[in-house]
Parts: sequence; C-alpha cells; structure tokens
Amino acid sequence: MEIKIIGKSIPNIPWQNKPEGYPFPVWRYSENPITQWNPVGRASRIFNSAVIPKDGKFVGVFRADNRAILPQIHFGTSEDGIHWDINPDYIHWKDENGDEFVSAYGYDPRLVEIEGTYYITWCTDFGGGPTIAVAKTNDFKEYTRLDNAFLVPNRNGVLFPRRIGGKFYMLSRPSDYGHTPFGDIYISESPDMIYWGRHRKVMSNKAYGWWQDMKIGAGPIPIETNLGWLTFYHGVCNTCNGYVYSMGVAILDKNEPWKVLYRASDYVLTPEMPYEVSGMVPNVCFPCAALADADTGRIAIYYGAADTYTALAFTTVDEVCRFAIENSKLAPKDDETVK
Ligand code: BMA
Repeated sequence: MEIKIIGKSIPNIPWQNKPEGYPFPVWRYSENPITQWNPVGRASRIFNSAVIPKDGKFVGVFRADNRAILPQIHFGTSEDGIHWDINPDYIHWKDENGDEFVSAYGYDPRLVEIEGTYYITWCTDFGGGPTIAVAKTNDFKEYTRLDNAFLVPNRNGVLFPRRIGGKFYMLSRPSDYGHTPFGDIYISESPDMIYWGRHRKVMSNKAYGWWQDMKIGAGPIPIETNLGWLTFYHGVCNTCNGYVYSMGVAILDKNEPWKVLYRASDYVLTPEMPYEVSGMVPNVCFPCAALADADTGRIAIYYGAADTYTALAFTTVDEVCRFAIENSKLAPKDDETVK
C-alpha cells in the first residue's frame, strides 16, 4: 500500500537526500546545528522551537533562553526554513479583553494552523507551576492568549492540525513541578479550545526498551497520513550520568487518536553528534516541529539539541511509517482508554 501525507504541498521544504548506505530511517542535516550560541540580542540559546510554512516561506516560534536563563517565546521568519531571522524581543501576549498577559516564562512552543488561524501552545507558569498556555494569531503581530488548557502541573501540549469528529484534540504530559522523573502521553478533547475534557491515556512509558522507560512526551504536531496520525515523540531514560532524551515514532488511529496502531520499539534519533551530547544540557534530542510535503512525502523535523542548538533531521513518510509498522511493539497499556 502506498503511504501518503494528507496535507499541504511544501515545494521548498528543507531537504537533503539520505546519505548513501545510511541504515536508519531518520538522518541528520549535514550543516547542523542551524542556530548557534548567542544567536540574537539577549538570547543565549535557541532550541526547542516550532516551524510552519506560510505564504511560500516559513515562520516559527522559538524558545529563547536569555542571559539570565529565563526562557520566552520569540517569533522568527525564514525564506528557506534553515536560515532564520529571529526577533530579539519576545512575543507580547494580550488576553481576550485586550489586556497584556505576561507569561513569567515560556518554553517548548508548538505551532499549528487550524481553519485559517494560527495556534501556539507552550509551557507557562500558572500560580507557581507549569501548564499549557494557548494563544492564537492571524498575522503574527497581535496574539490573543486564551485560558490555560489544563491545571498544573502539565507540559508538552500538542494540538492536532484539524478537528476530529468536530472536536479539537490536544496531547499533553501531566508532570511534576521539577525535572519530572515519570510521565505518559494523554489526550484531551475540546469543542472550542477553552474547555478541555474527555481525557484519555494514549501511551505509557512502559514500552519495549529502556530508552523511553522513565517518561515520554509528545513532540511535533501529528502528521495526517492515510494510515493514521504519524506522531514523533521524545522518550527519556535515566542513566547514572543523568537524563537522555531520544526521539521515537508511533502511528495513532485517525478517528480515535487515543488508540495506538503502531509504536516502534527502537528510537529513531538519539544523542550522538557533538552538538547533541555537549551543551547546556548534554544528551538531549527534543523534537517540537515537523514539516511534511504531501507531494513528495518528505518530512523535515526540527529538534532542540542539548538545550543549546536547533537542529534538523529528515525522513520520508513511507520510510518512517514502514519502520514503525515493521518494528512495532505495543505496550500492554498503550491503548488504555476511559471506559
Ligand atoms: C524538559 C524540558 C525541555 C528540555 C528537557 C531537557 O523537562 O524542560 O525544555 O529540553 O527537559 O533539559
């Protein structure tokens, strides 16, 4: 069966062919990383960040940690998705009454266009703990921040790119207030992006292999395919030298996305390169966005490396879905739902 992306054409998607003889399904951009230390203004590092195509170019929302190590979300534009012009000032949000909303910190943003509106989710402070903030914009000039989606503590809120059965859906990872040593991926439903409910568990960290046995969290916006929702996520293991963040892949049911159809036993990316194993936080590959070209099946994944750099990796829908199918080992509780 032909495996296809259901979505937009992105003829100028960043791309490099797979190196000759490379045996694995996801390969890195040879010019990585695409952002460096002290990239703009007071930003010392730009890493876990999100990108979408817009008007033949690319726009993004970037996690920038400033020189006091305080993260905020910055807007940026690019002609080619690789070289970025990132605003030195962070995004100033307004609430629905038009009053300024100051997010005490902001990190790990995701960006998606749904029905002609752009939605940003990120991790914000909510009364002393982290949760998922939601904002919308039509022009990347004025941003309206909606109410937080969930109670504290929660992280890694990732919207689906369209309604399913008339409802919006968001993945998230309930957590603790610190460097959470546990965590599974859940899904919540909303009629209006304000009220979230019907929570279901999607995937647990209790799967095959140790690379994801401490916690997992959703990554890029899921990619619609004729098989289901292609979903990249991060998996973390704890070693005697600290946490190690790798990237995994699963395919979720198209109409009931809390059901896992396939989940690869092996990671598809793990810290190996100098810019992944060395930096502010060594041994981190943290994906937050993926571009997917419906015409060619090409996929470009943006990931944070060592909490210091932004990096790119490539795959195709056919190769990565076949990898997930052929190496699938579902955990007993993967498809646990609220009865
Ligand atoms: C997570 C988040 C990410 C970060 C990762 C590794 O808890 O804070 O922003 O990349 O830890 O430090």
